[in-house]
Amino acid sequence: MIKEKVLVTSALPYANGPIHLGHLSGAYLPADIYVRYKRLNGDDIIFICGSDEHGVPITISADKEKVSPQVIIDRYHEANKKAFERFGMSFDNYSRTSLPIHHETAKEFFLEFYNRGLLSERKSLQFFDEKANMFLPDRYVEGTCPRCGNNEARSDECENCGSLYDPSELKNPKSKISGGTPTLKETTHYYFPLGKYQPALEKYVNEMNEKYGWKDNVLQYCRGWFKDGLKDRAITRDLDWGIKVPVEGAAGKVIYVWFEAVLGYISSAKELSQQRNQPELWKKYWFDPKTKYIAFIGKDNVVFHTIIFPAILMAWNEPGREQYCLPQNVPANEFLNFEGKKFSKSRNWGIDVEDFLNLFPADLLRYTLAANLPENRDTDFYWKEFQLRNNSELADIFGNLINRTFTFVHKHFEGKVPPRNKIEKIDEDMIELANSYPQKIADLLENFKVKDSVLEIMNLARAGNKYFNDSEPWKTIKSDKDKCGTTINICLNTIYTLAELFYPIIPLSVERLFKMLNTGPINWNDSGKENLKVGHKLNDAEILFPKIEDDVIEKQIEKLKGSNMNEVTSEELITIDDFMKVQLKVAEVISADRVEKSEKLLKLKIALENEERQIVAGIAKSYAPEDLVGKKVIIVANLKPAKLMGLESKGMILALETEPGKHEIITVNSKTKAGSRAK
Ligand code: B3M
Ligand code: ZN
Repeated sequence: MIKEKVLVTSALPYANGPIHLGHLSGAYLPADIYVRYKRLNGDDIIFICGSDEHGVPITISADKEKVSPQVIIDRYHEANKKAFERFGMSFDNYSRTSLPIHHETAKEFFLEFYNRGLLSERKSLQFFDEKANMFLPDRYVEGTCPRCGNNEARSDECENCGSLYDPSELKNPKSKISGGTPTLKETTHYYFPLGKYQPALEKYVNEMNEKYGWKDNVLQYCRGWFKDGLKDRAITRDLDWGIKVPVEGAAGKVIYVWFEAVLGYISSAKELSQQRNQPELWKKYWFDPKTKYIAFIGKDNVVFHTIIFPAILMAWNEPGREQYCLPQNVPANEFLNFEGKKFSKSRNWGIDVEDFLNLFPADLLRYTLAANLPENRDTDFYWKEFQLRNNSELADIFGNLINRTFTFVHKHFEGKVPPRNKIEKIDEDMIELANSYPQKIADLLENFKVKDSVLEIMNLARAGNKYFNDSEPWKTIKSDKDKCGTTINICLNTIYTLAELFYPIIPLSVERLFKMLNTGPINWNDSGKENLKVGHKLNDAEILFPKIEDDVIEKQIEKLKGSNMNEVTSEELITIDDFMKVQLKVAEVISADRVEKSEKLLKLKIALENEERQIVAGIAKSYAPEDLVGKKVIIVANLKPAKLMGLESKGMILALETEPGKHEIITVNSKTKAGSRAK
């Protein structure tokens, strides 16, 4: 195995609020699992993160509480750092962008570009609050969108219809600071020539994708930007919180937060070098063209990591000087929702990491999140699923294999690994299976398929239990002790393999398991073999995964009832025209059949007024086909046709999800005519 030099970064979270489970699933847990695996693999790696402490998100939080930004960043930097630690994040350094070392780094980049004449000064009109005597950043101005009429539009962009416009077009602008009407005033900003780098950026993205296979969502996103054409971007703002623009005549201006935050990855590595008393350490990673640099982020940060940051580094990387390495891969995740809805602090929907970890050990959360990572689509955290994964996977499968094997070895083999004196086909198969696993899981993790790796590892534990059952050691202990010893030896070694494979995912529990096994982790590539030698003494067993009782989970679900989820934000409001686009119609179910090889899908034939069509619906876990025939349901009649397991589906049946995977269809009075429209 060739050792790699690896630099891993996770997005720097804004220090303006507590970390929630959605953050963890996006840029943190997958990175930590990857890093822990790489370390076991013997790769030379550093793992960098820190708080993003500048920008308007910070000042808005400070304004809301009527405290200084400093109070906000100090509070949340400490809180988030601690939450990450408790969650088992193994950053080599968790820095802050307010540190002098970061300010210097950011200014160095800015000045380098400024002195080289790369930045252009341009005038533009920007909203100014006369009362507060300040320029207003986008998020401080609210008005009516000139395109769609949304009256919570920002100064130059509307989140409702997605349009960008000139600030002078915004109707009824209001300052969020004083409530007054802001005026438009001329201001000067420094622009970075992003457009100039487009050809180089396209080449870079294509090359990285060809060599390392970028995720589809990331690639599509980049291509969209390229298609629209990259525009030069202002990298300064009129604000007093942030890194002062280090040139004369720029009083009252700071460097745009996104220009400097990404440089935080460099300054955090510099800080690590200082901590380790190796001032040149950071260069060893950042300046080596062979460094494998992986940037873990959530999907909302893609453009900054695949376009803006690489452009900044390219601009720095003039021939003849030390060259920064660019991200080799940016495995951005989609979002995690909470019980079917977006996390929302203000509506009390979700749970902070701190609160969670006061209730349950970190590993249970790590396991559940890892098994359900939003790698290809948004996923949800459900309390019931959390309980189920703990009880019926960690406890009933992995925990059970450990308990029954340890009970046996202590009762019948004096707590020592017995010899393999009688290998038969069943044993060979188990040995071979465990043997194949380290490579199999490595292949998945190298490709950032963390979720699949978790499911696969649990499959090995499943196979271990089946092997135990099929070998019937409780019988062979009486009839053939050699045979029994062979079974137990193989089970113990499988457990050791599982410990290694699970170590990146549930490190704290595995450390306790290592203690029971009276050993520790080894190199990843050596695992999977007969590493527990005959006669090796084991320690007493303990229960690693106690069951979570129903009432504990019910209590959490109960708590959600106190949230104000029924409030609708302006972003969620739709117009009557939006609604009328959806054609809801009554339809009668004529026939229903199961779909082969699918537990979820039913194939329905339904009748509308003068039409019959096929709809494939994911309700097989809640309804038998015969229950549905003759029912009058409501369907979305103008949904674009889609194929599900190769079957055409034209429309969608309205149903409630009463609990994860369980549905209740909405039916109407049997006299209602099929084809009637609901409005
Ligand atoms: N702070 C955005 C966020 O927290 C931003 C990431 C910076 S990465 C350099 O979602
Ligand atoms: Zn709009």
